Amino acid sequence: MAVERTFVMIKPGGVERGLVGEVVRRFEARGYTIKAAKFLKVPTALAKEHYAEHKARPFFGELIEGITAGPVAAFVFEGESVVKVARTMIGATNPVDAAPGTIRGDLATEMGENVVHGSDSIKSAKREIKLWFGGKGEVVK
Ligand code: IDP
Ligand code: MG
Repeated sequence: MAVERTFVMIKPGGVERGLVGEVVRRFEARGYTIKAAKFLKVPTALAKEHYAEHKARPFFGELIEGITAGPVAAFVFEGESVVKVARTMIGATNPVDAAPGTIRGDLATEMGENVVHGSDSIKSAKREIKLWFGGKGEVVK
């Protein structure tokens, strides 16, 4: 158990639907604190770097188009075991499989419109925090 940091992003569809507050509310209510935040239209190069692990996948073009389609709201949250708990709170990648009570399970039905991104491991969190917010990307105090 450890205090960690993770990267969470409300995707363009979630921003357009006015869900930034709802997502942030859930993390704050759970006990996590905002350590960094920004609102931006994602440059294509940043989008490709962020999703580099998926570059060979058939849906990569669609994924980059989706994430650059409008502004996103990006956050670093901090707290106990936040990397794992954030993934649990976000729910399964395909919202059809996401449990009720999760962000995707409550707010989405389509894979391409699954509202939110969250780092999938401590290693990814460190990489993503560094990519989006600079610095050394420390995730554990
Ligand atoms: P995650 O967001 O739950 O970590 P990943 O497997 O990392 O899921 O995929 C990144 C994003 O790519 C997903 O959130 C979803 O928007 C999209 N995606 C993943 N798999 C597919 C697919 O099979 N078809 C279309 N889009 C997909
Ligand atoms: Mg992922």
